[in-house]
Amino acid sequence: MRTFKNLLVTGGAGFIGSNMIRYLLTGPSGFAGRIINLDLLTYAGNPESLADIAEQYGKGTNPRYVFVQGDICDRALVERIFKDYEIDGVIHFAAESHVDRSILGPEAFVRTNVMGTFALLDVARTAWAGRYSPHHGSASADNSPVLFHHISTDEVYGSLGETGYFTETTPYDPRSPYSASKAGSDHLVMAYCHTYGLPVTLTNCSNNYGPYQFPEKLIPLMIMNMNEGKPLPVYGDGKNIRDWLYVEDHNSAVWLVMQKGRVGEKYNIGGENEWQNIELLQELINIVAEETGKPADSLRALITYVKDRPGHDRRYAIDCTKLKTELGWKQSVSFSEGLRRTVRWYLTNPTWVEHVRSGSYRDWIEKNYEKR
Ligand code: NAD
Ligand code: TDX
Repeated sequence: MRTFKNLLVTGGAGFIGSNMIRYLLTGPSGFAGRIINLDLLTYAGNPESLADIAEQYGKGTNPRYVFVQGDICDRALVERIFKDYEIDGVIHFAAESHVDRSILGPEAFVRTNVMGTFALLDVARTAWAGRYSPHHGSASADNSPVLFHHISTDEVYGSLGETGYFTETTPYDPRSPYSASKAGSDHLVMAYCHTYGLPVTLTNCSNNYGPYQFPEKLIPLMIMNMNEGKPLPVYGDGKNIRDWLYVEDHNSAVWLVMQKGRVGEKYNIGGENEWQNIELLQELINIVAEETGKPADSLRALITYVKDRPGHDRRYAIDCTKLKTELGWKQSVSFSEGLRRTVRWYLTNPTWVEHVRSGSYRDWIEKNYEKR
């Protein structure tokens, strides 16, 4: 089993990354080392999501957690971090992540997702020289003392019809600027392993939901709009299908792959939990009605069909047999339980929502990081 002393987590102020850091430092992971969180703090990154972790030791400092505000494309900065903190593992979450934004402005997606991943890989290749075998297929790779783990998405596989599943061997067929940029990053990761022998693992996960997700994504957007009596915008006919997974289950899978996965392999992660958007919304309405006391009929009246997303993928569904049989992973949070937890979290954390919407958490950064 691989262990790590100093993990570089990129994008750790975002939705999945912040949940991962909390899982590693306070959850059941068994991780005993230190985390260096490199995040640019774009609109989607919010250090307030980890305020409790940063201040766990009472004086605003936690010896197991270091936050660095910076860009993964900044090669000199990444080199310094590798050297100063003796990085032996990378979990690469940082990305532009919203499909609708990629349609309106694809450039940032190519820059961060492709060029940023390239910069990280290339620094890892040189910083770790001598710590891994440059020969592809080395039998010792699985015991490598260093590892680059790349976080990716099921969207790289394209769109499914009514039947079938994405497996690890499904050919890539990305169809949005977001998924194309993620596919490009996946190819670079595998190429660095194949060509230079860089020890990598890669996971492709289905749609995540849970606390700290930026309220532009379907589930938190709908919860907040219901709470505020705003329209619930359903794209197209509402029958597009996604496979939903609670964020903690994604992160337990990632950690398992990092510890025990085979180097050079990719693993699919999924909820085995397919929902048409409109059916999911009906389910969410029932839960919000129960939690707030608002009549479900008044919430249903807010449903508004709007113009479809251009190139909207019809169906995603993950086959995660490899992860389950090879590493023994399984989902632990049912959809009804996960949705209820998520609804309660958004209803009881209005300040977090208000701050990410207004960007006012930047004042919090000024206040809390003024001495750096
Ligand atoms: P997010 O948008 O919530 O967070 C992304 C984080 O990356 C933010 O904190 C942002 O500030 C940071 N970032 C962006 N550009 C950066 C740069 N140039 N340098 C440093 N930091 C930068 O995203 P998320 O939903 O948490 O997704 C995290 C990863 O998981 C992404 O790689 C995404 O493709 C992947 N993924 C997401 C889902 C999902 O459902 N959300 C599913 C599968 C895979
Ligand atoms: O207002 C909305 N109305 C609506 O009908 C929004 C925001 C979305 N939708 C639909 C589009 C999708 O079919 O809901 C579905 C989910 O949409 P998003 O939350 O935008 O997620 P998706 O496009 O599926 O991508 C997500 O999952 C895969 C993440 O944003 C990606 O980062 C991840 O890779």
